[in-house]
Amino acid sequence: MRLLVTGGAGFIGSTFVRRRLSTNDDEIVVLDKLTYAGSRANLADLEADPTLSRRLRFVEGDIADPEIVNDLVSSSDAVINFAAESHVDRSIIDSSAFLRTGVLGLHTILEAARAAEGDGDGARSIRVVQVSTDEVYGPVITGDSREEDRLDPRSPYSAAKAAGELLVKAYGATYGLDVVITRGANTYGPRQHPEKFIPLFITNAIDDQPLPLYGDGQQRRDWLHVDDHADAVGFLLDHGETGGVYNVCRQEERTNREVAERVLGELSKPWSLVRTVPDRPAHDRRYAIDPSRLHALGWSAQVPFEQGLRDTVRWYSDNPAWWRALRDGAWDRYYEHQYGWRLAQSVEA
Ligand code: NAD
Ligand code: TDX
Repeated sequence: MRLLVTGGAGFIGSTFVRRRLSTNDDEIVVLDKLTYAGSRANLADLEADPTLSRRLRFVEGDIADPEIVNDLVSSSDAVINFAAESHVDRSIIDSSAFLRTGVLGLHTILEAARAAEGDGDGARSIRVVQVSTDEVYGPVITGDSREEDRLDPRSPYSAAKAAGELLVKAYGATYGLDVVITRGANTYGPRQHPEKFIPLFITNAIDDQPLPLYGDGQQRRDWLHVDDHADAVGFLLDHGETGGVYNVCRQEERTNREVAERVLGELSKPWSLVRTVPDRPAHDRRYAIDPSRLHALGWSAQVPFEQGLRDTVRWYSDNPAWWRALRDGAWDRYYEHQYGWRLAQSVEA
């Protein structure tokens, strides 16, 4: 297949490209705006590989730009959309880019697919896989969210993701587009930006810097290794039903406190690095999703959390150049804005 992978220079997108290129014959075009979160370095090993690089092309651009998107979509068999602003805390500071990419950018992709399909006689079909998140359900205090449950997003990030999903569904219903939606759980692994919880705690601990734990640290997340997340998206590209929505998780629920303890244990660093800081506004207490629908199709996640976390800690320890490059001047401004006052008010955890 000819695949257009949008956001393919980010954390999960680049993992998808790496794994897909080595297990399939697909030709892949990556379209990525290279925001602060995207990096060509995430694809460097693939671009340097004489065999794989023949089936990979990188285009720098915005999914909201129809001049770039229309041609790329019309020459593809499927679009897998990873492109998004992905950090909840940044969406609380300023949500404009979240909506621009998550709604208007996605709309540009859907319009391009509709135009490429022409009069809808079925002669040409372009599958659009929208990579969404379990955060669209909002918090679940008990039990697991199922795909037909009501959406209850509570951050600007998750609201933008839910809005994007609704648009995708509408294009499936109205124009008969072949769409699939994936709702992945909290993902971790190599090449995740150090702004996110697990890599932030690993890299701060390596540097003996404080680890800012929001609130009581009893919030629960269901952790999914990035290889599993990427493979599930590929599996659903190949086997998902048209119009299908699929939860993706491994049911590895942990409190943030437990995750912090384990990160410190792997690095042999003291608990005293952890600081309780003022909470994130509208901080969702727990996410948990039911993966039965995906299991029934024949796919389940493979990487146990303890093993995946150990490997992830090792990857950050072995690749300091990768994450130190992302902690540039813009990082310092973000860090000061997000954590300066919080750490000033912090107490022992
Ligand atoms: P990321 O922030 O690491 O990567 C996003 C990529 O999209 C970056 O390479 C960035 O440059 C690119 N991008 C952003 N705006 C763009 C635009 N307008 N045009 C083109 N490219 C653009 O994010 P990630 O963690 O890899 O997440 C990928 C997708 O998976 C997102 O849609 C996210 O909502 C979803 N998701 C993430 C998680 C998680 O825990 N990380 C869990 C579930 C779902
Ligand atoms: O400094 C921190 N301290 C802290 O206690 C940060 C950055 C996070 N946390 C807590 C908040 C959450 O309970 O850790 C948990 C995980 O936080 P994030 O890494 O920011 O993830 P989350 O908000 O759960 O969202 C993530 O998972 C779903 C991704 O960023 C989203 O893109 C994805 O959709």
